[in-house]
Amino acid sequence: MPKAAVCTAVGAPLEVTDVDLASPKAGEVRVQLGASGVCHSDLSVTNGTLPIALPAVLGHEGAGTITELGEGVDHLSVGDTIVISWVPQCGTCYFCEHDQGELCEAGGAAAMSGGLLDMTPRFSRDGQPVFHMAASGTFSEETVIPAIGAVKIDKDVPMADAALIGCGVLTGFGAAVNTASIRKGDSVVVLGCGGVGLNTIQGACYAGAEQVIAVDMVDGKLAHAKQFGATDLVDASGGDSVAQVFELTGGRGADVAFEVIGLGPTIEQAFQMTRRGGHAVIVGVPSFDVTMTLTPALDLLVQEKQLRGCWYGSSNVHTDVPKLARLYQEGQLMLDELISARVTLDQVNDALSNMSSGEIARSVIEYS
Ligand code: PAD
Ligand code: ZN
Repeated sequence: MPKAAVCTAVGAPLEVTDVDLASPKAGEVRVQLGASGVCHSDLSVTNGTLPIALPAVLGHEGAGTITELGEGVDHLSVGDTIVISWVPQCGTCYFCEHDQGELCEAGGAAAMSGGLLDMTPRFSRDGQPVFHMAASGTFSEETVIPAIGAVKIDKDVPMADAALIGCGVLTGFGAAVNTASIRKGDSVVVLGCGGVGLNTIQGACYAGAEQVIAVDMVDGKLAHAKQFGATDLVDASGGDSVAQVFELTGGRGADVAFEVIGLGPTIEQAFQMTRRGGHAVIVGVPSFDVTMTLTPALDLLVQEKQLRGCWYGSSNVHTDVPKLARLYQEGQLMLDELISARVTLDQVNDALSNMSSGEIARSVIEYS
């Protein structure tokens, strides 16, 4: 009976309690979690920004070891170290075949349902279903996930680092390297320098951006941004950040702007900060009631600006997760530096509330 952190209602603290976990069905695997990052999307479930089926085991940024294989799983073995993909990618649907695995039909529907590929959860309590956040549920000592959501990596990558690849790194780095078309020498602006935004910064540097402007309102976050490669820092609490970005880009605006916060006003700012002919990429997850009124329609064509959403870093998890693990091992990707606090599952509520403090890039729950 694993111990797990369950969200029972919006606004309530997570309840750390024992839950029942059924055996993996065909095409599923049981995972002993090694670590789980605490992402803003987890916080967004607890405050109602991101509505999901409740009660649910939260957590979607995890890595662990396979302990049991369901029927028909032959590409993985017991003992494999895996990163959990919160969009399981089947590889055969229309989207997977068109190199848009992050929009996988099977995985996307499962992730939204609170269950696995058959839309039913494996967690329960007192005979009642307990759902999985995003086909994962990594705030638990153990979980069962679709085998297509388990990506094998080298055993030498420490669990805490591997866990971060599963959401913040894949999303942030992928936003820069996959979603946006950053060219060598480009100027890039990143609004929001938390666990995801810091990876957009290091992804932008990796993609060849020359100028990377970090925007945040917390000093500690801006200091992190510099460590991750930002060349210019803009304190959003100190005046008009759009004007400051224009000043830093010769009055033109940035080639590419990323919003990595999830608020209406900062989405509008990202679009305004983008130069004529540039791209704005929305990564932050806003609440359902946020709508966009960005520009007179005529301006969009005259200015040839583009606006794109970014889901899960536009990543093919089966190739991108092992690639990121390799980049880390080669010293080309900072992961240890993202870990501000190592906590136990019992401290998960503190980790969620500490997220907004300047010191925390990512808290990681370690399971022993
Ligand atoms: P975080 O809380 O670690 O970072 C958010 C950052 O934004 C913090 O550094 C804040 O100080 C900063 N911030 C807040 N308000 C403002 C403001 N008005 N101006 C400037 N800076 C501000 O969150 P995170 O990095 O874990 O996640 C960021 C967003 O990305 C969040 O909305 C999350 O839900 C989303 C996300 N999206 C995907 C995806 O697939 N698109 C995946 C994972 C996370
Ligand atoms: Zn996340």
